[in-house]
Amino acid sequence: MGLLPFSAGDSPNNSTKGHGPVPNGDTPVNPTTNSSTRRRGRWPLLMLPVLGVMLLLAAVGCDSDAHQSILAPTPWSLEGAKGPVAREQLLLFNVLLWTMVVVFVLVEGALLYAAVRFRRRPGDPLPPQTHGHTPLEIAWTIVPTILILGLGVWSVIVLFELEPGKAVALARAEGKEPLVVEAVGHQWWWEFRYEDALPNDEGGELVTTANEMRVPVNTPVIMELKSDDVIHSFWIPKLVGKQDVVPTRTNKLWFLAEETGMYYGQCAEFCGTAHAQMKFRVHVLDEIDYQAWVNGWGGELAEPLSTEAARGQLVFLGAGQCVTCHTVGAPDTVDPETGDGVQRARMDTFIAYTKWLDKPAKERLLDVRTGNEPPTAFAAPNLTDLGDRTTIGAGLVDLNRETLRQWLRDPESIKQGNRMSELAAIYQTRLDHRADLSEAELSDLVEYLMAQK
Ligand code: HEC
Ligand SMILES: [Cu+2]
Repeated sequence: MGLLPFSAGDSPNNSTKGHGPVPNGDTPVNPTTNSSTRRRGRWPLLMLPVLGVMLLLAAVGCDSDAHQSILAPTPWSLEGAKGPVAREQLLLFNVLLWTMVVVFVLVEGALLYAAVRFRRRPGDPLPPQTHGHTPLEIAWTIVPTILILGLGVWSVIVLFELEPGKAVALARAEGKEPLVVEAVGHQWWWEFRYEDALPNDEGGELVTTANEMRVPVNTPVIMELKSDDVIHSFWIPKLVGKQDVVPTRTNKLWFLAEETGMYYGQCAEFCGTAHAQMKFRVHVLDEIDYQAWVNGWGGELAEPLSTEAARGQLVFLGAGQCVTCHTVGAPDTVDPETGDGVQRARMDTFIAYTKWLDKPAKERLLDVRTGNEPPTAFAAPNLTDLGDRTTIGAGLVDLNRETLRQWLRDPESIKQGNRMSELAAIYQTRLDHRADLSEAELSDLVEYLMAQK
């Protein structure tokens, strides 16, 4: 039958014989008579729309200036990769990609050439039938084997280069320690915890922030990736490739940023409603700015609270019940027994609570009757340095007084599915699910939060 499904020239006679559901056996289809009626099909015309759609899709994905793009860093230059890890990954990707492109073009080209050049024409006799060609078969076994072995071995080498041990070695070669940052994926925001934000100084500076991490330039940074709910994936395209963030285990990766500036990150594993809005930012600062940020974190506020901000604080601590979820201001107090911070304690409570929700209803009822149910608690972004951040809603919108006010009044209008309007009591009392706060209370809250630097 026709080479392609669209070949329009088959005679009705042939097509019933060829495509009939049950061959009737008495008139077997003879390939030589079949070909005599073949005409050129209209497939190129029909392929046009398909090609158009493919080009359109390619063009849509091509905006390499966009915040997040599969083409930044671009596959054909190493410019976009802003550190050794990204560069090594990109190089491996490039060599794999272009090797495959060459193999594809050669094999597909030979196939197309043979199909067109040696196609059967009307009246052609059966061509000579041959079997095997030893040199050719040896060649096309050996060449791919060498290719695949080479690329495979190189991939494994790169994999080992990405182990955090490499970051430690790199830092120690310069007489330093690498910076270790814990990233916790939450539905749908990122928490960044530094057990020791200045690893080369005395004393462990504890810092907790959300959605915007800060790191010093030219310093190896080891990321410890954890999740408190579902699987997320940590990705900073220009600095380091993706790594899954899996509940109950700690995955690690490292990166080093060679240029100061801001880098976009994104959760790259579907994790629920607001997955696409689970972004983050990495601010790469020079050593001095970074130290200033760490030393300023959680200490005295830059300025004393204004009257409005002081009123806002009261709403934050009382009427708004924001403190049931958010930590603000004072350094993340350490629990003397576990050595963990308040935010961590809250997170553990949260995990215990969600585990408890998984228990069968009967058992939960029994727990409630006997007073054994765990306390409810929710993990939420630490707001200590909110005034220094550039976004809210996990990298979603720029932070300013208007957006902050809108977020507080109705988080859902900025980020659908967010856990704040789903769980905070002040959003449960009005029919339109907006905050049960007056305009004045909102203004005061905004002033209070913006003062957190
Ligand atoms: C039930 C717990 C809970 C309560 C109560 C709560 N929040 Fe939130 N809040 C969250 C969660 C969870 C997020 C993260 C939402 C997201 O980005 O998906 C959040 C995000 C925020 C953000 C944005 C932070 C960022 O970096 O993106 C601000 C600001 C904020 N909350 C302020 C408040 C204020 C002010 C109150 C009190 C009026 C409050 N929250 C009450 C859970 C809560
Ligand atoms: Cu996610």
